[in-house]
Amino acid sequence: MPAIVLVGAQWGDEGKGKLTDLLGGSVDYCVRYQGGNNAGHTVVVDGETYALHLLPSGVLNPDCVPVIGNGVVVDPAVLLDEISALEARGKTCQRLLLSANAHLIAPYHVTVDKVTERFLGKNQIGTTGRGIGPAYADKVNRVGVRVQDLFDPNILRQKVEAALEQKNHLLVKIYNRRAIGVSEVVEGFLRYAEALRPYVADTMLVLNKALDDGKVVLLEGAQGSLLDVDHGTYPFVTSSNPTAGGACIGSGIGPTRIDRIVGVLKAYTTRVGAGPFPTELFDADGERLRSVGGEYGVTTGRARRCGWFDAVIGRYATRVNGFTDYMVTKLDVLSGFERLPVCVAYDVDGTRHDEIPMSQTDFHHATPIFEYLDGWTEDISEARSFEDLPKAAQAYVRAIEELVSAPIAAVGVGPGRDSTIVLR
Ligand code: 2SA
Ligand code: GDP
Ligand code: MG
Repeated sequence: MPAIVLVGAQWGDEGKGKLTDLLGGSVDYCVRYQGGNNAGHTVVVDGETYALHLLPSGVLNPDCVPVIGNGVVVDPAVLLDEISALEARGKTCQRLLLSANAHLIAPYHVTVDKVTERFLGKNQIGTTGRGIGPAYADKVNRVGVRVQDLFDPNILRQKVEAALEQKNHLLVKIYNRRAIGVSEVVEGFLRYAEALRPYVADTMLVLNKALDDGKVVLLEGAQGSLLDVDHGTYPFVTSSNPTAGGACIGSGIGPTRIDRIVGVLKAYTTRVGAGPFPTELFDADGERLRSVGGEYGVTTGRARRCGWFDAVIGRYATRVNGFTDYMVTKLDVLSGFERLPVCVAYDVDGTRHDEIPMSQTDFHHATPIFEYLDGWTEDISEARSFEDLPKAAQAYVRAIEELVSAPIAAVGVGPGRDSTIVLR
């Protein structure tokens, strides 16, 4: 029975949280499969806004089991704070399942993340400073600490020792910082062990059995396709695989069990952090998208860079994820622009590129080739059917559908659960 993957098609913040929450009403399990508390997923329910960082967006649906999969990196302090904050607002997290194989973010990962960024100077990635990259680096380097290690203090100490040997060398010798003590880290971790114990599970087994029993599992991507460490704008990426293939790795569900892969596509483009962004605007239009769209980081509060819709990116995301369909968000934000430029290809030093150039250097030099669509003046936030939209807004949706080569299943016209037009 079905597993569904939901992935950001651009550079993150497409509105995945809202759509995961929306789909959460009809799914049994909602799984985070990569990233950590760098994510910021906003869900608005009955006028209340929730900003989720580690908890899957399905947590707000009482019939949905939220799962933090093996592919996620977990800062235990952040997770417990997020659980308490949600419970203080009357939302229970008792159903939560946390993979025993998920890796932990330690305070030294946060330190290394921040110090590395500072030393990169003008080459900074613009990370969220949550320790994500260093935690994944330790995982791949086989010196990571996993959730299950919290329940075996001897193993925990050995692993922290091994991880700190390298970290302290870097901090003291290269960055001129103080060494971090093994005991302070181990004791810090152990303080969270008992509070986390009730949630810990073999989530791979649970999810596969759930699928055997005909349950519906939704795999919720964080960040976006162009931030994928393999398929994104490397090195200006996050350190995990948000693209659909990552959903299998980060949950333990095999590819043959997945039968729908939904791309979430903002009606314009944003990016937070450094890196190439061909349609970026530096003028009043960009400022208007930012203020009307509320384009500020949900985790760090940073102003997001804003630009026109980029169909080259969309087409790339369709291909690399194998999207079956799209959900478009924030069409309402475009109301009132007289005309809407849509990037259909790039110009790189006089040569037209219909696809993302193979070399990052070329991508850095890409400038957009636009086609212009008519805008509309009406407020569309109350539209609930495609026919409620002005003709120009309908044409915009159909044009981007054609350009990204996958059908559009829904269109968002506001942040709330109900502000969605379902097309198919
Ligand atoms: P990191 O911290 O190592 O993952 O940063 C590496 C790059 O990934 C980007 N990144 C994000 N981009 C968009 N949204 C994210 N979540 C927050 C949000 C971001 C925030 O929902 O607004 O609050 O600033 C997110 N997380 C990571 C990051 O900007 C780097 O470019
Ligand atoms: P995510 O990381 O993909 O979950 O997205 P974020 O939560 O970081 O940013 C998306 C923002 O857009 C949030 O503030 C949402 O409440 C908001 N949002 C989502 N869909 C829509 C929409 O269709 N219209 C408007 N105006 N806002 C939306
Ligand atoms: Mg976000």
